[in-house]
Amino acid sequence: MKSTPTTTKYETAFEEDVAKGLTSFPKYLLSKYIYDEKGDKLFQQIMNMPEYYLTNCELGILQQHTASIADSFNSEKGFDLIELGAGDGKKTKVLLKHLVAKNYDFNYLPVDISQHVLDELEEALKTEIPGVNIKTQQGTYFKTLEKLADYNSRKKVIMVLGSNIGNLLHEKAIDFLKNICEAMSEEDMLFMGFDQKKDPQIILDAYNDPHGITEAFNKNLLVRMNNELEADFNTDDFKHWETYNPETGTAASYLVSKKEQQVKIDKLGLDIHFDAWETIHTEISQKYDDNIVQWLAKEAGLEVIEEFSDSENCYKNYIFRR
Ligand code: AVI
Repeated sequence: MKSTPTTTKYETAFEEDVAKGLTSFPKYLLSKYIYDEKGDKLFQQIMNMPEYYLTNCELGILQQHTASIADSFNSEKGFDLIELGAGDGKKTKVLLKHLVAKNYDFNYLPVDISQHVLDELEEALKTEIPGVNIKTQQGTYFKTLEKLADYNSRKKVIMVLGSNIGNLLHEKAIDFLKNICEAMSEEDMLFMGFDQKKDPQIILDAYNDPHGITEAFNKNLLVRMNNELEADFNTDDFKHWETYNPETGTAASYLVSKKEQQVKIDKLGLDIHFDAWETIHTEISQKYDDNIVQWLAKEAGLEVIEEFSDSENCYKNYIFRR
């Protein structure tokens, strides 16, 4: 029997996901689409805001516990440090400086989808920490981890900073951890940052800053649809709204339509109706405690073997093994 190839009327995943999200009830958009060049810049600005405590908390943990972290990473034959989502490396540099100064035998393999980001990081490290043996890996996380499975046949330490896992619902977070677990051998380690439950006001302030940077970041989804999908969203007709549920630990971002309106997305042939005060759900930023982290790890086939935190338990970095 002849199989007919499945056809979709959409050219890209962005188009398909936008069409699906905005024709669903309630409406939603996927937060990964916030990050184009402008979205990346806005996120850099968010990380430098005093309200966005996550950056400084994790930086503090890396500064305060560098020696013990480095010690846990090390093995007889040295190790390879694979960082998923390297970014500008501000926090990682603290660790790299220590590893070089103390003569650890390691390679640094930052993984990113953007070659541009990797080139900039490599350039910066050449001048700032010339002793680092850097081997950039352009690609998606899991394809790269698969490719690196037999790399060097010594201990691999996989590092994910920034509580990026928090942008995934628990079910997806477990899949993410499972994928990492599958790429790990018994000796390997996962070092990952998890933002913790805390005073709800501190969390709301981090995602609802008075400078309007998080608002612009959230609204970048509308800007991208205008630029790439011939849409006619007026960003002023939507309000950035943040909620935090202290029971579940979930911070959620929305764009709320300030009035009844009709928005065209010409490239998708869609005309989207919004009632006054109708929402588009855009992002979750999950906050954790030890119980949730241990549950996620167990579901994924991992085990927490060590943890590092700041004095107020605002943020934690955990080490996992299979
Ligand atoms: C990338 N991620 C961990 C950030 C967060 O905290 O959820 C994205 C972000 N959204 C709003 N501010 C920052």
